[in-house]
Amino acid sequence: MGENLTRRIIREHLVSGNMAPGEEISLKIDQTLTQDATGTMAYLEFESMGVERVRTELSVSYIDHSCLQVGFKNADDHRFLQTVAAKYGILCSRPGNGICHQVHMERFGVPGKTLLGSDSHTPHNGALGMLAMGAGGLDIALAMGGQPFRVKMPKVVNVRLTGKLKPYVASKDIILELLRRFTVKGGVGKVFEYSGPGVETLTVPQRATICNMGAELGLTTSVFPSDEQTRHFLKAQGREECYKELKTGGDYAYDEVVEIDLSQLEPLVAQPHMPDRVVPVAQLEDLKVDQVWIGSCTNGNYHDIVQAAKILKGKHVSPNVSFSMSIASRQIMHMLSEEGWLNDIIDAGCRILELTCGPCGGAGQSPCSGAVSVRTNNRNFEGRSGTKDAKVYLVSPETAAMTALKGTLATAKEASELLADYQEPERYHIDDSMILAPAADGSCVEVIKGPNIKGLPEFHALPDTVQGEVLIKLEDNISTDHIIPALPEIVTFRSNIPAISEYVFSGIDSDFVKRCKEKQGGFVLAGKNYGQGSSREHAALAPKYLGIKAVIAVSFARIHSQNLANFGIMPLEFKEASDYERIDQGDQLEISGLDQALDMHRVILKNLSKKESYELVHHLSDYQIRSIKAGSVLRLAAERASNEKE
Ligand code: MIC
Ligand code: SF4
Repeated sequence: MGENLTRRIIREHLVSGNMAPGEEISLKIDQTLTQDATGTMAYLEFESMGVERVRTELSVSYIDHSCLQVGFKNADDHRFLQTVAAKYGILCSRPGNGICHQVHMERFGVPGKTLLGSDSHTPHNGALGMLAMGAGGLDIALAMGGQPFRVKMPKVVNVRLTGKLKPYVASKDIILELLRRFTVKGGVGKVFEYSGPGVETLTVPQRATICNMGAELGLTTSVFPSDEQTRHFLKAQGREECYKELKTGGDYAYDEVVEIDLSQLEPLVAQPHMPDRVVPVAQLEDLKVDQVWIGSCTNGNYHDIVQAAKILKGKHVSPNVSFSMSIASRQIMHMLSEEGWLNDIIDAGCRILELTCGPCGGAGQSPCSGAVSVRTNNRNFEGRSGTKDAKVYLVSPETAAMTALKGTLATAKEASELLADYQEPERYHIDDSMILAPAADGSCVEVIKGPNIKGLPEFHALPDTVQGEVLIKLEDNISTDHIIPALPEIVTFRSNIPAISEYVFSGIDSDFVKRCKEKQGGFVLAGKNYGQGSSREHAALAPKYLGIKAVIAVSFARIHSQNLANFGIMPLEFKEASDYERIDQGDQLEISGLDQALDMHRVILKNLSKKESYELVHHLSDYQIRSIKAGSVLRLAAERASNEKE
């Protein structure tokens, strides 16, 4: 049996390592993407590396997350991003051009290439048969500097699709079904590779919804084959020359196989406050709804909005529902406007928002107190909408549109006939004028930084003994939204670590920062899957700034544990998960002999308060151990750069 597609792409890009699941490999990265919220820090890190021009085939900086521009900070960030891109050879997609993952898929994604993005939903481009992975900004900075990306070799799971979706069932329901089956931790250390006759029935944008939300399963990434659907999409984008056939499925070897019969699926909904709390919509059909939001990178594509518009045409939103929409790109907006769909949507009483992430991370459209908000994005963590006691339900655009009309949660079954005849466009509207090319000679470009853009903090080497208090004890599935919320007033400090560190755990424990300062740092204790969700490295950088030495958890999500190691915080796991129960907030802990203990992968944690010890393990590579000992991977990168110069 031959190698599956994931392994073939990995093999073609392998720089070092053994392709055995769980072992660290390093990969050549062909393309990178950043967005503004993570990009400012990524480019400050890139600048600190002293590289004159990016060394990738293509790097794109998207400005799509924080575009409200209340006050000067967002606008200053945008100017910084535009000038830094011009200087170092990076394309810059201006605010208003659309959401990074969608625009990248439309204009740049290429089957068989590797893409690394400072956003956890970068796997979106797996829809084109790319190996597209999310990571922290520092990993993107290193990749732009030409260094390979280090990641654990994943297991590859074949998700075999058969049958065909009913017209009122969406590709969102496929990924919700997978979340129902496998939960938010079920994909850690794995890639889902799709195959089977059902795949042929899904268009590239439908596939993208599935790949995008694979992030919620904790997957390293998701990959679809590159087939006739891919050729059609690339041709419609005027990029047929990028097409290359890449097969998946039965002829290849996989670590596991999962089957879904698409014809059996019904519309599903993820209930508050976790994307895996999935039940059939039919089970909640009388739920009264206060807000509906259609859009985001997950479900803001042409197919999604046209299907929603068909349901809305000639009807009007329920008087009790606040209804808004964020279309994912300017290309799509142009076509919807030209073809009249936009009028149908506006006439139905929908408020059209900017072509940005907007409400997804709480930037506007926060629901009213205690509201039920029905949304088509990918995350419904508590408080993420900006209203702490709102309940966010995640659904497909078809379900959302029907719900907006009815005022109660509803499937689009009665609109089946309208939905059945969808055709992908033969030609998308192509206009790249909002994507700025870099200067041919970067040396004459001045990088402009506003007063809110501060330098990187200093990183000190790890001492051999660390001591301190358990400053917070947390449950399972703590997301990076819990660690550093994405709310607009906080995102404006993404390039100002002293300021953003004031918000660590602000949504769940308003005294945490005060305690950290009084005790001069200490430990964080957590349950399973700590750090799931966003790739924001600030969830490691800010705790580091506050003096957190280690996070001791039952288990970690991939990107966050990588970010912790990058910034010199130890991600340590209990050898016996039950030891988590034995430690309380306020206990005094000590780890000594760290230099050797980390190398031996066996760390003894002393609980000075309870006079007992526990065995800890870690899954760090040798490189990550060096990074932790040095205080940050940046120090290793600087050493490497100076060796290269000598
Ligand atoms: C998200 O969806 O949570 C974000 C906002 O896009 C993040 C990136 C960020 O925090 O800036 C992500 O997915 O990585
Ligand atoms: Fe933007 Fe939301 Fe997509 Fe993140 S998940 S990239 S915030 S639209």
